[in-house]
Amino acid sequence: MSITLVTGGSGLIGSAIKRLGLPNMVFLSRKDGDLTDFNQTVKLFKKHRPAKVIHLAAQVGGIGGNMIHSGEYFRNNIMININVLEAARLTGVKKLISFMSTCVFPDKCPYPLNEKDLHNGPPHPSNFGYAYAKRMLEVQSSAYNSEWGCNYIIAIPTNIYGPNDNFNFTDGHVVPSLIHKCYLAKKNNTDLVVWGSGKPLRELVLTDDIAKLALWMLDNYKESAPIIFTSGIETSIRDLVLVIAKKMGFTGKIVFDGSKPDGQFRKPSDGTKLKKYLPDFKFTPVDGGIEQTVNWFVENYPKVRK
Ligand code: NAP
Ligand code: GFB
Repeated sequence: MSITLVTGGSGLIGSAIKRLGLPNMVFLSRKDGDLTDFNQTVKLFKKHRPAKVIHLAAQVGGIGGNMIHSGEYFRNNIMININVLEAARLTGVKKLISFMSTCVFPDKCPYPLNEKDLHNGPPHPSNFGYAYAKRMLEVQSSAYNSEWGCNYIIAIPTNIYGPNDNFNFTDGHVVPSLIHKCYLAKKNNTDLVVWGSGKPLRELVLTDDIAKLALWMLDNYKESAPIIFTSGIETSIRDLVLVIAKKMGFTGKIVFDGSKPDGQFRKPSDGTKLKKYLPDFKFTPVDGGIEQTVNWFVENYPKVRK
């Protein structure tokens, strides 16, 4: 029976994969072992002897977490990736998929972002620690594939949201942070405070869509070059907060706090490669995805990751 090991299995994407209920899959979280520790990592790989790995584990956060903890995000993600890809090599893993994100692309580069431009310039300063650590994932995968014949492939999704996200105000991403804030603003009859101008644009995709694409990729993608997972549809932060307010039933005041950072203005990405492989794949529209996530949050609060 060949096992697929999912590192970061308790997170936003890991829990979406778990919801698919597929057999022979093992989901890891920090409780099973700290992947920044090489010995603990190898022990987990020797215990499970996976044939395939979906490597999700990372220190992940939104603009707040990335700007405050650039050193921690760099260190922890470099260590996790070095350990996981080395342990996979040492235990004979047949295929491993890792994840970067469209925020790792150069801040100044042609639009739409294309896989070939990944290393053509520095990332946006708001998340350079995380971005460089993630770029090293691509370097490490290529180097291992070249020297040791490993089969390491990489997906590059855009901004992902959905049930079981990290709803923490400081290091959460924009969607979960605003859902959490909106819930409390409605409950306490206070203003809903949005960071920045509301003008930046993000390509928002529902985690359950990414889960399906990750499994498709693990079984069907044979190229060594990364592939971008994008709907190609941008939503402004302003429009996003209006959708969240509507789905939450919040009718109070929405305030934009200009003292908070906007970060990258936009990061539109090229879905040509994905469309070539899956011309009929449909991403969940933002309106429906936000509705699902708001309903999940309201049903599960306060037992949510925050
Ligand atoms: P997440 O919700 O923050 O989950 C992170 C997972 O990694 C959790 O299961 C966590 O375990 C685990 N983890 C963190 N540090 C660990 C450590 N030292 N040892 C062992 N496990 C550790 O992350 P996500 O949003 O699902 O992201 C998954 C992957 O997709 C990441 O590689 C991320 O870079 C990438 N990605 C995310 C987005 C996005 O918008 N969310 C976009 C593009 C790419 P615990 O639950 O026990 O802490
Ligand atoms: O998801 P997010 O935090 O990170 O989105 P990035 C930041 C954008 O949302 C900025 C606005 O324009 C913020 O001004 N925003 C408005 C808020 N209100 C809030 C709020 O309450 N919380 C947050 N967090 N933002 C991330 C990278 O970039 O993209 C990560 O830092 C990761 O590494 C992720 O790759 C996919 O989209 O700017």
